[in-house]
Parts: sequence; structure tokens; C-alpha cells
Amino acid sequence: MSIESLDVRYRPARGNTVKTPRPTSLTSSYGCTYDAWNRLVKVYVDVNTNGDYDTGTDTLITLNEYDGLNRRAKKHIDTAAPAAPDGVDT
Ligand SMILES: [Ca+2]
Ligand SMILES: [Ca+2]
Repeated sequence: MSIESLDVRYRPARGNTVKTPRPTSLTSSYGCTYDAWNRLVKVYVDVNTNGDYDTGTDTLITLNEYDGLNRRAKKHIDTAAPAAPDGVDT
């Protein structure tokens, strides 16, 4: 596989990566969402392939929470990812 075949997409206005290859399957990808301060908030499997995160449909594998000083205060992860993502652990 060549680097040119990877599907990586950016949101041009802000330069944030909105689609990135999965580590275990480079031909598949994860979606990424950011808040108004360009902080990575969600990484998800776009189950319905519409390019947006949909609660209840897409599988969330990372959820980051930040404090008022832009520090990541909490990171929720899906320990089943990347092999078999089933949503962030509670
Ligand atoms: Ca979706
Ligand atoms: Ca999980």
C-alpha cells in the first residue's frame, strides 16, 4: 500500500484532520470532530458513512473533555478498538 492510497481528509478552513486511516485497516478510516477551539473531541467509526458523527448510529472510540485552560481533563476510550470497536467504555 502506498501513502497516496490512504484516505486522509482535512477541514480546509481550520486544517483539522476529519478523516484518518484506521491503524489496523488502512483502507478504512475513522472520523474526527473538533470543538470551536480546534480541540479534538471525538474519534469515531462512521457506521452510516455520511461523514458526520451520529449519536446512536456511529461507534465512538475516543471522547476528550477539556477544562477552561485548554487542558484535556478526561479521555474516554474504547478498549476494544481498533480490533473490534464497540463504543467508549463507561
Ligand atoms: Ca455518521
Ligand atoms: Ca468499548
